[in-house]
Amino acid sequence: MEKNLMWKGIGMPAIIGIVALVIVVGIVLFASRQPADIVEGPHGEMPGTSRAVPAPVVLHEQNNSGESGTALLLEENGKLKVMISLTGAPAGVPQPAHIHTGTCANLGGVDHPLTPVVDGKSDTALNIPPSHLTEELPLAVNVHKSAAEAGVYVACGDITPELIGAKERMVFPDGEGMMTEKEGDAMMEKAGAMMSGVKIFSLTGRNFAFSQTEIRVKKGDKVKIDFQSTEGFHDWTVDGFSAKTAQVNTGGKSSVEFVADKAGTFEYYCSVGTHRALGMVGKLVVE
Ligand SMILES: [Cu+2]
Repeated sequence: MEKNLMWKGIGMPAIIGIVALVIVVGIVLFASRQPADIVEGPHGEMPGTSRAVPAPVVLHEQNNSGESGTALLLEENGKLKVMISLTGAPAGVPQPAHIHTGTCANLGGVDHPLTPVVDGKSDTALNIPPSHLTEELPLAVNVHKSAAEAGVYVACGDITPELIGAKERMVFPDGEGMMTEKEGDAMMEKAGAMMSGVKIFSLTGRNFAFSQTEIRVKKGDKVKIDFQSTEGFHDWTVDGFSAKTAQVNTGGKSSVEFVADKAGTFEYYCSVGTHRALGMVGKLVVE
């Protein structure tokens, strides 16, 4: 009983301490995971690859509103995404925004409604491809003062063809959980390897045995052997498919990939010295 009370006594500060530690570690990890190869250019676009972010539509102040900024017209999954960013916007006031026909100097009707701007920000995913917009030019992005004073324009920018719809480089553009295109591609490549059915086996070798003495695959499988020596100088060889890793010393790694294009049972072995005769063998069964 007394012990329980004691634990209760130190329990709360300990928990608070742990929570604080977790938060600090989390912040440090988050800060350190900013990809090093990303350097922000003007307007936040990412330089250096074939698919650049387009220049934004510049939203000019209207009627002495004190509001100006940009609208990015991006392509995301074949659809048009509009990201508005305004400075000088009133806090907490939804400001209607649209793509209008015509130009700012001679504005027409609403062509595509956008998410109202709040605190200077608005993201809209439109259910049209960017090319659709190109066909409708001239167009302009226009922001209104408020729902009640929709007749007062606060910021407007003309859309020109070159500003429409280059592919976005960030998979998640809003910062948190950012993934660069490079990381995204690497992930797709891995997923592709999994879907294309490469069967990967990790084996180690020592004096004089393999960690695994039987490997079973299906006829037609792509097979990858990741071999590592944990003791001595060895390789992994199978004559039936002319597959052979490099010979590696303790700690060394080598891989080999082949297509198991015929059924049967094939002996794999280490081709160094007399290791095969010393029992460094296994069987590859192709069904
Ligand atoms: Cu060997």
